[in-house]
Amino acid sequence: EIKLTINGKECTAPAGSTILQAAERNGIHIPKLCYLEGIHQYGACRICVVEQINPPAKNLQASCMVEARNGMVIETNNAKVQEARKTMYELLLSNHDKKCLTCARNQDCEFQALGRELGVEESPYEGERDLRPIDVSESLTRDPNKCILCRRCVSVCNKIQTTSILTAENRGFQTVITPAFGLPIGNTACTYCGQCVVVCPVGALKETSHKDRVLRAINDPNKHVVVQPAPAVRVGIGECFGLPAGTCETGKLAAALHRMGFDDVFDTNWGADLTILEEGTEFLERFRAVLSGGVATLPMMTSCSPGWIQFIEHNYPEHLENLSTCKSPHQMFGAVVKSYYAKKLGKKPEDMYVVSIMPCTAKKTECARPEMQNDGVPNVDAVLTTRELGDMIKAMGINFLGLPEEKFDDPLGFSTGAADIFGVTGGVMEAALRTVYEIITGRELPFPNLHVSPIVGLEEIREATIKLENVKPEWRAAEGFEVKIAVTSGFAGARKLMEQIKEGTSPYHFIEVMGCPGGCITGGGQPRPQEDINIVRQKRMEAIYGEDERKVVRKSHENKSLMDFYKEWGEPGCHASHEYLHTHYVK
Ligand code: HC1
Ligand code: SF4
Repeated sequence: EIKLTINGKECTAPAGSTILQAAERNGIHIPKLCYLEGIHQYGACRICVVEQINPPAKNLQASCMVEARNGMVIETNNAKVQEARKTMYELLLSNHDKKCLTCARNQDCEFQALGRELGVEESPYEGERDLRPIDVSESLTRDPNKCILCRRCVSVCNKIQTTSILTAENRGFQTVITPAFGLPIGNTACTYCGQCVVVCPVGALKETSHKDRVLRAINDPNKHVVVQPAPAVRVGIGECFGLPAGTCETGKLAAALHRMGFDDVFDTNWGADLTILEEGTEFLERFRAVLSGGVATLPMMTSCSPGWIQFIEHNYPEHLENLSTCKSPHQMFGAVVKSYYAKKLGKKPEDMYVVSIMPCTAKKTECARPEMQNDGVPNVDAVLTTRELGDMIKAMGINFLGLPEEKFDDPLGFSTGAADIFGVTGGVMEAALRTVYEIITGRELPFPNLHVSPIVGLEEIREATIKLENVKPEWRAAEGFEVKIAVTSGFAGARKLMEQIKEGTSPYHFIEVMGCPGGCITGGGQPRPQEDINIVRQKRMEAIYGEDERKVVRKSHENKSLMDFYKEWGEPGCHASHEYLHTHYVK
């Protein structure tokens, strides 16, 4: 612990704190722009400057970069500091396009809010600006004219995701944040995880909007429009309306979707239960083959996260066989809607329009992939992020907070707790084990409250060993077998697990990978955190597990509506399943 004086006040802070951390800990606010605790500490914007009176320093110091020391005397808000901050801001502003009224981030922009806070009312340094082209890919839209060079996106992509797509090129006024060689982002190894979008303080990085196409479909009398929200959307959407992180709003979500004019308000969760049946069956087939001395590729790896699919295709294409052949739940769901359900309605696949609400930006690219089509039409037509849904609800004049709680529609709206937990890292694995373990042993998973505790949490890699004992007669060959599983989220952990597979040292049989740290709850399409991202992640995780625990039915194979479907469809892994619900990635 150290002692220092900030603005005349005696302060204490843990040794090793920066001046910024010491100030915040003592309730002293220092304006900042580029700083992101634990992710980006770079001193790029210099908005957080302070004056170091003792020991005297010649220049103002970026408080996010300088360590607080015993006996320091700091002033955070004197005239000199205020003026320097304002000048820094005005310089940043001079190179910004200032089309605030038509920006997706209008009134939700950190740069805008900061200008107001600093009292900037003019832009005195207008000069020549280079107009740069806007880069649009299926998932992301990058507008360099709005970029303020804070480099948060660079840090997230490099340090957190280890994908290194974005860098700073050139110097001075020519500096631009770009994929290498100025390539369009769609021509790089970008995973479209959108983690860069979440941290962008301005409108320079955003999802490519599907709002217009969804509105057109809703207003088209010839389209039967089906909507399905992902598991994680129910713990994100409330934040679009000012509710605190960790609020679960499933009922209001269904109510809002009803009022928006969709013809059927179903649930991706139904598709998640379906995925468990299909993926569980696939795992059991591979496992049985190995038990009987045959050949099958293990570890099997989950395939629901499209950012992860992009990652493995770009970085470990020789191991695509390890992926489950299952399409992701919302794609399976779309395929069921345009075949099984369309037939029930007496409609053609092309008369159906499927909208997915996702906490994810990569899902926009996924739904456009050729693998995600059947009968000549895409399984899913449009993907809205949670943020885009929030915008549309507001634009339609729906008072979200005043809505009653409603249910999803039948027949594709009922889901189990196993489906809810898909939204958090470790959840897909736990959901699969709740079913697979019971198929092999005839008993419930032997963990309190059905939670596989070793894989619950937010550490980078979690693992567990599940011993199979007293198995059913038809699984005799598995008696005593120890199934080893691992779970990770974010590409840093995925890379480690893939390196083991590459070297032939992976001890695992089944691995879950989600592209975003924490899983879908903190996906690239979720509301931007209003407090520390780690706290938000923890709260949303607890909310997801809470939703699971409130359900009466918590195992996918006990979803009655799903079992009714299979009576007509066939068995998990049947011919129709392979045609519509599975795929192969071959890049
Ligand atoms: Fe996800 Fe999934 S869990 S991938 O994170 O498998 O996006 O929520 O919808 O498809 O169910 C996302 C979430 C989502 C799919 C499911
Ligand atoms: Fe990097 Fe993900 Fe952003 Fe692509 S979407 S640039 S991989 S952070």
